[in-house]
Amino acid sequence: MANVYYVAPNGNDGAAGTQSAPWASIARAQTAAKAGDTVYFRGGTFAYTRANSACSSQTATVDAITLNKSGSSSNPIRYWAYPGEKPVFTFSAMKDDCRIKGFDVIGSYLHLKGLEVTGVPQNNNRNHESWGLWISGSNNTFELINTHHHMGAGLFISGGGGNLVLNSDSHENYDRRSSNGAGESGDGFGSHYTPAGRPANVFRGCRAWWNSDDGFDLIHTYSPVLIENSWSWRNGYVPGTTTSAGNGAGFKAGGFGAKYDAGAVKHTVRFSVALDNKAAGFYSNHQPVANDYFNNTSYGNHPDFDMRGINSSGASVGRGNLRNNIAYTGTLLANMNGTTASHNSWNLGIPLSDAQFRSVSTSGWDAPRQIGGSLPVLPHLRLATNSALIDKGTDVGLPYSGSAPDLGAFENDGR
Ligand SMILES: [Ca+2]
Ligand SMILES: [Ca+2]
Ligand SMILES: [Ca+2]
Repeated sequence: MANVYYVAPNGNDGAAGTQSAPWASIARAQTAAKAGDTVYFRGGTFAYTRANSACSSQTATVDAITLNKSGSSSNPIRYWAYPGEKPVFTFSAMKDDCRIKGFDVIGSYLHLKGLEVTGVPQNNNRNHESWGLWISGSNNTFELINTHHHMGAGLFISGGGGNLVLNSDSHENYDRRSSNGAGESGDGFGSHYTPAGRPANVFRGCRAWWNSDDGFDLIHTYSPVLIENSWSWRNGYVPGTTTSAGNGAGFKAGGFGAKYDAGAVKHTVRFSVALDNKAAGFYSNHQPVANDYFNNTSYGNHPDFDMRGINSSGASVGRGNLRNNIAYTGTLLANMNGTTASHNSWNLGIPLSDAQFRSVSTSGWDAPRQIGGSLPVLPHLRLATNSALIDKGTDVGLPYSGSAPDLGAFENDGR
């Protein structure tokens, strides 16, 4: 029988774990939870001041929270915000003198929902980064996670496969004490080091903004990643400023440190928006194989699409299959020789102007989500009723309305 447990900021780990007598910690809840159980977190702040083990050296890694118990494919363990409430896990007061993972998710078949995760620090300058959530488990779901203001990546998959990151936000992460340069490892979302043959990790409905390095980063991974319906903006700067920090790609889709790697696999980025990133909106990052970039909108990036790949001789060559994309303002394109590109705004000779869009505003992209967690419906970079970009795309096997797909991330509702 599935059990329901409760954890609250004013709880007590010696209590019964019921709604009227909640526990205080997720660690206590995990000792009881088994496949099919649900743990509800009440609203308020869960503040951590130390890791659950000691730093064995200044370059060791410790966890604030270790989730190492798994659910099962039909019965995940659920760690959910209590409906209508906002539990906040804050780690900024931790003093541990080594690398820190806020949530270290080793287990599989877990479902985390509605949790805010913030403030994991770097307490020395001998490492590249700390991490908000680190995931080496598989087949987990991270839903409505708000991860931000860490000194390192907001959510970092390392080795796991089949994970779904759904309707989550990662923002204003800045690893200012990094040994490889301040800001160089503060990505919003990452998927890395997954061995070959695993099911894809998927990012859907996610937003990354004002992270010091990249919005999404898929370097060094051997199983596919799918990013769809996601937005990435203003990355590459010290959060809240226009001071340059790390790399600044919106979507960095693959690569192996600028080396050819025969194990590369195709990633897919579709129905997504990059705007005002310091560097490329969509970047192949020396990827040895051609990724699919379908129906994306890139606005004001530098450049909007940089398809720099690498061949088996180690030479730079364009790599990418591009269809139905829009590149507008910024510096548009780089390294297109070697790609296959058709039905994109730059292939069609349609003069672009602000009038093609309902709005070209670059503010308000962080507006509240819809009930249920989907991205807000904004006029931003949606096609105007009479836009010349409507029905100018080609069928790539994905749903569309009207006589053909439109260009860009937002299909005009048939109008
Ligand atoms: Ca970097
Ligand atoms: Ca990065
Ligand atoms: Ca259409």
